[in-house]
Amino acid sequence: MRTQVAIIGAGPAGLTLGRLLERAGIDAIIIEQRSADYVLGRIRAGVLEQSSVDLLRDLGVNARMDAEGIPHDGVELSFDGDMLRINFHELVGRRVMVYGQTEVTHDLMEARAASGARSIYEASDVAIHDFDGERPRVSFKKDGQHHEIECDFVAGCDGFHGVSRASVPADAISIFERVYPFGWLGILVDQRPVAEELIYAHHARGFALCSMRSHTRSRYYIQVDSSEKVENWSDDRFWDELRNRINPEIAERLQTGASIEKSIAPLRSFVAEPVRFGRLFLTGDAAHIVPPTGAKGLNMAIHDVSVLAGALEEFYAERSQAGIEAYSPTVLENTWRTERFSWWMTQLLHTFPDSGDFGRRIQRADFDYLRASRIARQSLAENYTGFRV
Ligand code: RFL
Ligand code: PHB
Repeated sequence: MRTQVAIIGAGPAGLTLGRLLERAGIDAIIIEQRSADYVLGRIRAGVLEQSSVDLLRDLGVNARMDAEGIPHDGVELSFDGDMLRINFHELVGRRVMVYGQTEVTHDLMEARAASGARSIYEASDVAIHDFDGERPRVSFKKDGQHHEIECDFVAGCDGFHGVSRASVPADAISIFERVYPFGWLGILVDQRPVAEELIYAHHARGFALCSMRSHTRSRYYIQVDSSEKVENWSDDRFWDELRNRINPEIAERLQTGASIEKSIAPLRSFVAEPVRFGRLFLTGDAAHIVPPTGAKGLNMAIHDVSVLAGALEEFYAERSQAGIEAYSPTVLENTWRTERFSWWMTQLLHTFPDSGDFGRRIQRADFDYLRASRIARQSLAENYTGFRV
């Protein structure tokens, strides 16, 4: 098989890149190790920045997002029960869109299937060869048969545990990482959301987040110790703990019910440098991880692939290397800015086992500064809704 760009991974990064390249008339094959149903079964992100919404519209995969997504003008912060609304629209003139990653993935998959572009699901033993030269190859097994794809470029869109970053020699890559001593226990439930907007809550017992997928489906998270097991959390235990951590008047309105999904996600900040190795590009979670507190992971993935698609378009149209050379520095600048913001929101809102009374007073001072200063709120709003230089 031969293609111009081999895309490893059919998550949001791979599928969005596939669509961007298709629009530019560049041939690509997506190679995914899981089945399409498995990919769609993962419950992940829920918030799209304006620039992600604009890109999905531009790509013509917006019909359902525009019909079912919920535009939000702001979010609520709760600190030991004290509430503060951050009105994005009033502060920076932008909004976000609540629309699940599952739905984005579904829309992109459908568009790809309709266009007849090639995707290979359930590929095993995926391996990347010769990305240092001009003729990279990707090999894999499918239904017991060995296959090989010759290509010009390889896009590593295969998430944190993928093969792309792992294919790079250890001395060619630097890793910057912080693993937090806690995770998020998330629950999905078919009940009305407790509030119209998301509520990010700090509490001495730990962080909590009230989010949603629609007007009838809610998503809630609570901070739990890294050692916690999901089996230890009955639905009732989850609801009791959530109620303890949010403002009591809001807690009274909480509509509980049987969970339809429950899982624990560890929290990590992670950056690989650089993100290009010859003709191999890392994108999305393959290149970086943020804790979910700033709702950034999916949006970063979409940003990376739009930069990459621009670089590849320039290469094929003008035989110019300029965009390819600029890929790593451009992506890393956005990555570090977003890492800083996600780290900051995480340290403001979570309870850290070792921070002591001094650390807790500093968190309170940070919240009080937000309450007192429009400029501080504006900075939060600018970053949350997506800051681009
Ligand atoms: P993905 O989604 O992990 O997709 C990678 C794909 O590659 C496949 N793969 C391979 N394919 C072939 N060969 C191999 N060797 C392969 N190894 C892996 C995988 O099967 C998969 O299909 O990465 P991508 O595309 O970079 O997308 C990144 C986002 O998924 C991620 O950043 C977000 O979900 C993060 N995130 C959030 N982001 C937001 O922007 N807003 C949010 O509100 C938000 N909330 C969240 C989140 C992530 C969470 N978890 C579970 C980590 C909430 C949570 C709880
Ligand atoms: C979600 O709804 O899953 C969600 C929303 C906001 C975040 C993280 C996750 O910051």
